[in-house]
Formats: sequence, structure tokens, C-alpha cells
Amino acid sequence: DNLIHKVLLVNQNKEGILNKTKISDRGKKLRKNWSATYVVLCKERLEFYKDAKELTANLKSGTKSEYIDLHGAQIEWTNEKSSRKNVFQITTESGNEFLLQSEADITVQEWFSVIRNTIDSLGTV
Ligand code: I3S
Repeated sequence: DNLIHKVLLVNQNKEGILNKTKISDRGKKLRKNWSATYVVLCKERLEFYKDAKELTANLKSGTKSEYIDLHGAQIEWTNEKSSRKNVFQITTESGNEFLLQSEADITVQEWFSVIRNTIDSLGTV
């Protein structure tokens, strides 16, 4: 399992745990439901897993994972949409809105930069 994971990580830029909640589905407001999520930035996608185990299991079985397509997405810091600290929002081209958060300042800063860089690089293609 560990080897499969490592081999597939070659194509991935970043992975780790963030708190996540979806707040809008194609413009329709949703009730917030924060949960700790295993997030993987893989090429032009941000994928969401329950934990690292689920990532490995899905890779082995070919099960499709929940993901955000970063083409045409927007990312911004937000202070208004949650009482939590270190919250940023991703809005997809289709109008889905997600909040991502971590108590760890550096973790959130890194995720924000790497996602923003990915979005920017996709915009120029
Ligand atoms: O924007 P809100 O409604 O203050 O978000 C809070 C709610 O989602 C709350 O759930 P209930 O509506 O079931 O009480 C969550 O427990 C809180 O975490 C949400 O606020 P924060 O500030 O954590 O995003």
C-alpha cells in the first residue's frame, strides 16, 4: 500500500489534512458542515478523501473520488464567512463554494499559495 501511494505521489504536488465545508452548490446556499478532510492537490484537481487510507484504497480499486476542478476557479481569504481563523474560499467555475481551514498558520499559507499558483498556471493555458 505504501509503495503504491508513493508511486502515485510523484504526480501530486501536495496532500494533507484540512477542515473543509461546502457552502454553496451552483449558487444555492448550503448549511455549513465542517469536517477534517484528507486533501490532495493532483495536477488540475483538488481531491477530497476521508483519510490517507481511503486515498490508497481508491487508487487500488479505481474508485472515483470527490474533487474540485481548478480550471476557472477563484481563491480568496475570507474573514466574514466563518468565526474560525485561517479560512480561505475556493469558488469553482460552476459556482460551488468551499471553505478550507486549519489552525496551523503555515499549513494554510502553503495550501493557499500552491492552489493559487495552480489556478494561475491553468488560466494561462
Ligand atoms: O455560519 P454559521 O451558521 O455560524 O456556521 C456555523 C454552523 O455551521 C454550526 O453548525 P450548526 O448550525 O449546526 O450549529 C457549526 O457548528 C459552526 O462551526 C459554524 O460556524 P464556524 O464559525 O465554525 O464556521
